[in-house]
Amino acid sequence: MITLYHTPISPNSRRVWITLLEKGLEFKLVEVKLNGEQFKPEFLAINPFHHIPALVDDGFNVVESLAMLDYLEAKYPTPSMLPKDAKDLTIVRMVEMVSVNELLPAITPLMSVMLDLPGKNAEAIEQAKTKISTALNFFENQLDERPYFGSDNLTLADVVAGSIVPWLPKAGISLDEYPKLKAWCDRLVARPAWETTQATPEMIEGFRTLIMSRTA
Ligand SMILES: N[C@@H](CCC(=O)N[C@@H](CS)C(=O)NCC(=O)O)C(=O)O
Repeated sequence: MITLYHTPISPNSRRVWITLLEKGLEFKLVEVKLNGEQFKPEFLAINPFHHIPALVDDGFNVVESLAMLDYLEAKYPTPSMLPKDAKDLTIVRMVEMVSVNELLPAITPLMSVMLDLPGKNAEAIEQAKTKISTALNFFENQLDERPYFGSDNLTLADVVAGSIVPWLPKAGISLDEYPKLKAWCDRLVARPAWETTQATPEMIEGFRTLIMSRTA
């Protein structure tokens, strides 16, 4: 039995949740509230770094969401979510890494816009927008006539980038300048796995309250 310990609004969690759904696997979801539940001994026994997500499959503990995706792909290879061709596989890996190493950190200053928090830092927001546009241009250039990154079928790159990019318009970043990426984004959010894992207004409000309590 697979168990995913997660926080629904987190893009790190959501990429694993979407992969489980896209692979049609049976799994149990356990929510870990980031108000301190992540420090409980039972959870630290699974992830000593106190981060969600964490995945347990038949007693095998996995930390780090990208390692979870690789584990799921290797253990449950159908449907395949990684291309075999060298260039296509590399496109998938590049998009995954740029998503977590460039795009996601750049978004942090925009949280204040997305969640309408007080104390917005205009300079940090402008710098974030420049970094984000570099990542979005990169993604636009990686897409070709195929519907997904490096593939005719959904890949792990789509799941990783696709857990972040659909948030950008909520932060005032339009995708209109990136026509292939915009069409890709529309295609993804219409998939049942994206619809199922979409953050509800209650989740967004809960997250806002958590951030406000930390900055108070
Ligand atoms: N590199 C990790 C990052 C996980 C991560 O940063 N999780 C955050 C939530 S998005 C978390 O659990 N924060 C609570 C904490 O560290 O105490 C992954 O991809 O799994």
